[in-house]
Amino acid sequence: MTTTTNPADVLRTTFQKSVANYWNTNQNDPVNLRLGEVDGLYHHHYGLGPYDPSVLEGPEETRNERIIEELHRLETAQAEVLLDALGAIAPTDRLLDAGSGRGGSSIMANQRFGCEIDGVSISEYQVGFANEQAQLRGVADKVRFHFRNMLETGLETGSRRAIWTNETTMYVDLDEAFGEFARLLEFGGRYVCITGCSNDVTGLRSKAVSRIDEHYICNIHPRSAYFKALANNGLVPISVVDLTADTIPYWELRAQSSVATGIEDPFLTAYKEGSFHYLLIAADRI
Ligand code: GPP
Ligand code: MG
Repeated sequence: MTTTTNPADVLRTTFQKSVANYWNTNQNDPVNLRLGEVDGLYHHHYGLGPYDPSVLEGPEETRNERIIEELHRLETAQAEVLLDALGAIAPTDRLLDAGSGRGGSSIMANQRFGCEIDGVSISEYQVGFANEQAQLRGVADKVRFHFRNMLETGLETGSRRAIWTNETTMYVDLDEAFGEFARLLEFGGRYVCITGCSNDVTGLRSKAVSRIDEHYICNIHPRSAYFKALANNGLVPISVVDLTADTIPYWELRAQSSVATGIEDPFLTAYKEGSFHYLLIAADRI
């Protein structure tokens, strides 16, 4: 069952309305659609791991296709890293994908664990797209996407074995989000976050980080903000992995692709100057 709620109840602030508008109107994004068409998994996150340099060589007529496939492979590898961090998940468990985009990570979680997943997004377009994908794959009974706000999901207290955010926390107040996740998680349940965060050690937001914020209408948080908000909400980190070096190859390949959007340089600059990290954090609910 898909839950559609009144937009006025889901989009509470002017900021949330502008974010929803970005994702609702950005329906023809080749960087995400061309990659998704490779195998029907549509992601809204970046990639991890080294790329195969041979994709840049070989016949010119098929170079573009090889690069697209390789970028998609790296994005799927990123989602596998996130799912690895969820720990043991039983087919009877229920999970939440907070900021579920076009649904790729949720579909992968269902394939891996066989369990039920609810995804929430404040973009009605994305929710519709993701539910169509679940239907096409015949998993709509287990993978459901809802037009809801991750800050107030309406899901049952203590109902989740695990929750993840795959590059979505830069759109929310961390205390509000982690408060809601703590409510939803059972005791010992796991929260996994992959995010880009600014580096407190290099100081306030760099120009490159500001350009990323401006591009996506988001608010990248400093690294320290994550650990304060986790501690405030009974979420105890079990692992913290700096994925920065592993994501740089993805950006280098993307910068040379036909689907580059112009945000590649700010990402490469921010990562290489050290003002920005790509981080995985896993935390347990106590
Ligand atoms: C990627 O989505 C993620 C975001 C927009 C959030 C910002 C992430 C940070 C790590 C700062 P996307 O796949 O829609 O982006 P693009 O269209 O550029 O591929
Ligand atoms: Mg993308």
